[in-house]
Amino acid sequence: MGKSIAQKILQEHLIEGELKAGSQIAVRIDQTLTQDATGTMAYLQFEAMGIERAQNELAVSYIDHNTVQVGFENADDHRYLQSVAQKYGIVFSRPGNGICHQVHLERFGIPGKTLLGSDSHTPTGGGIGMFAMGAGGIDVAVAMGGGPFYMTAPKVVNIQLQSELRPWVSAKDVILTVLKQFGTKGNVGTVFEYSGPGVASLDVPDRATITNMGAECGVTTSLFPSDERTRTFMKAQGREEQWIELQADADAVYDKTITIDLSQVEPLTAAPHSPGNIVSIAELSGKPVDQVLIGSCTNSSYRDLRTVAEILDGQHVCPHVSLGIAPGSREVLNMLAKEGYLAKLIAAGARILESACGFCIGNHMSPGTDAVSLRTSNRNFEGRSGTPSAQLYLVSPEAAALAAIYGVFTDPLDEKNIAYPNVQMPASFDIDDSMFIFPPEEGSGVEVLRGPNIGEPPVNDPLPSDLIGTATIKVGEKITTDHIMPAGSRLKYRSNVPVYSTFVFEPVDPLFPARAAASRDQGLHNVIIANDSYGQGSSREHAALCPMYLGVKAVIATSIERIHMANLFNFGIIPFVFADKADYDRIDQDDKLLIPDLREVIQTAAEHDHIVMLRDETKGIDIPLIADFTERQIALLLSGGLLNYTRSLQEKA
Ligand code: MIC
Ligand code: SF4
Repeated sequence: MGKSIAQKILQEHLIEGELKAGSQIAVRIDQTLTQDATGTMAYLQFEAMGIERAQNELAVSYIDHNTVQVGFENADDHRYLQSVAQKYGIVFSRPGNGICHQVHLERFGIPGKTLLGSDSHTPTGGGIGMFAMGAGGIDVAVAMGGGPFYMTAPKVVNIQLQSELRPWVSAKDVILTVLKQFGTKGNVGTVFEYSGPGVASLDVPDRATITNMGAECGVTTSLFPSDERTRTFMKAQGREEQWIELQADADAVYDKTITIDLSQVEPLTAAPHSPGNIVSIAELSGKPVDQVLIGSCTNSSYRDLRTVAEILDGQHVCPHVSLGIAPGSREVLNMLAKEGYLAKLIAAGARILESACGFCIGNHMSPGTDAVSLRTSNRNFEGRSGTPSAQLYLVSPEAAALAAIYGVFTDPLDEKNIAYPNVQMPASFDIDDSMFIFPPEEGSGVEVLRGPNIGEPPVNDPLPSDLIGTATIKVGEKITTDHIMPAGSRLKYRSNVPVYSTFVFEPVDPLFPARAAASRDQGLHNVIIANDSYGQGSSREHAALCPMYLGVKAVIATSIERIHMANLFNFGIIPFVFADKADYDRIDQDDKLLIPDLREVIQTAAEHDHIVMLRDETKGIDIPLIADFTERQIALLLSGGLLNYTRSLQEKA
C-alpha cells in the first residue's frame, strides 16, 4: 500500500505505537524552535528537569514576540534566553533577526525532518516538506532533552491543486479557500497534504503561507512535497546540499481527497472575528478602511513585500489610512533595502516596523475605536489587536496594498491602473547569519542571567483524591487561548505566573481570577465549563499553566482543541468531554460539583467505557463525562503534570 508524505516521515521517526489514525504514537523530534513569549517558561522548565545540554539535532531560540520592550521585563527575558542558549547548546536568534517561522524556513528548514515549536504556527515548515508541529513549551523542553513527542497518529486529507493562480490572486487566497471549506473546528487529528500539478506553480514561501494558516483549521500540520522548486529555494538560501526529494507514492492512500482549481480561486478575506469567517473581497468592495498592516509569519516573505512595494511604487497611502509594514526577517528587510524597494515603501508613506511579530500579537499598532483594520496575518479574534471594538479582516498582501492606496476594500481582480508585479523568487537570497549566536561546544561554565520578573515555574500538587469544587466559570463555544490568556499589553508577564494569572479570562470575565483564587485558598477546586472547540488558536501553555496556578483541576467541554488539550494534561488539569452534548446546558456557573474518588475513577475509567460520573450537587443530577485517556496521560494527571512526572521518572532512573 502506497504511503503519503506524512506517513513516510512519521514512520521514519516512530518510537512507540502504531501508525494508525487515532492511536497514540511517540515520535523522535529532529529540530526544535522556541520564541521568547513561550520560550522563557520552556527553558525554565528545561532547567527544572535537570537536563545538561540540548540533545536534538538543532534547537533554536528566537526573539520576535516581545520586542516593543516597555519596561525592563522583556529585555530581561531576552538576556535570560541568550544566556540559557549559550549554556545548553542552543542557537540564539537575536531580536531584529526576524519572525521565528520565516527565519527558520530560510535558514534551517530541511525536508523530511520533524520540527516541534512552542508556537502554533510552526507548521509553516510544512512548506519546505518538514513535519512541523506546534506544542506547549514543556513538550518542546522534553524534545530538546531528547525525549519523544507524544501525539495522535493523524488522518491525512489530500488537497489536490489543479492549474495555476490568476494574477492578483495569491497563496493567502488559497488557504482562505481551504478555511472556507474546512472551517476552524472539527479538524483535530488531521494532516493536510498538498499534491497535484498546481503544487509546481507555487514557490516555497507561497507554500509556507498555506501551511502556516492550516493552524487556523486546527490541523496537526500541513505538508507540501519537496520538489525541484524546493531545491531551487534551498539553493537560493545556499543550502542545496540539505535538499532531498520527498513525494507521496503514486498509490498513496488518503482518508479523504479534495480538489482546488487554483485558476478559480478568488480574492478572499476572513471577516471579524474568526479566521473561518470567509467572504469574497468583491462583496465588500468600497467599504472604508482605517488601517492596513502587512507582515506576520503568514505573509512577510521577500516575494510578498516586493509585490507590495511594486504596487505602491509611485502611489501614496490614502490620507485616512495608516499603513504599517513589518518585514518577516532581516534577510527580507536587507534585500528590500539594497534593491531600492524599501525606499518605494517609505516614499508611499508606509510606517516601517521592526522585523518581528509586533502588530499581529497586539502589543502595538492597536487600531482606533471601531476601526476597520486589514491585515495579512492569520488571526482576527476579538480583541487580539488590543482594541476590543476593532474589526479585523485578514487578506493577501495584494489586497492590503490596494486598500492602503484607495482607502476602501478593493477587489484586486478589478485593478485597472496598476500592472500586476508578478515577482519571481531571486536566484540567491542575501544571506547573513551574523544575528545568530551559535553556542560554544561546552557551556557548563556559562552563568544564567535572571531578572526580577523571572520566577520559578510553579509546581502543581498531585491529583487530589476527590474533586470538590465549583463551576467557577461557564463560557461559550470557540473560546480561543487569546480569551483564556490574553497577550498584547499583558505579554510582558509571561515569566511571572502570579502576576500573569490575574488576567486569566480577562476579555470574558475579569472577575474570574479573584473568584478562582478565593476558592483555591479555601481548599476547593475550580472547574471550567465550555462549549465546542475550547482552546483554539495559540500554543501558549500559559492558558493551562495560569489556570493551574489558580486551582483549576478540570475543564469540562463539548470539545477541546489539540494543542490546548495536550497543555491541560501537561499541567495536571483533567480535560473532560461531555458524553452528551446537551448536558452543557444543564450545568450553570457556581454549581457545586463533586467527583468522589477522583484518582481511582480516572485510573479505572477504561473499565467503565471511559465514563466518569460528575455529581452536580446544586442541581441534584449526575452527568456522564468522557475520560478516554492513554496510560501516559493518566500518569501525567496523577502526578500533577509533566514537570512532576518527568522528575519522578528521573528519580526512578
Ligand atoms: C500567536 O500567534 O497567538 C502566538 C503569540 O504566536 C502564539 C504563541 C504565544 O502565545 O506566545 C501561538 O501562536 O502559539
Ligand atoms: Fe508572531 Fe503573529 Fe506569527 Fe504568532 S501569528 S508567531 S504573533 S507573527
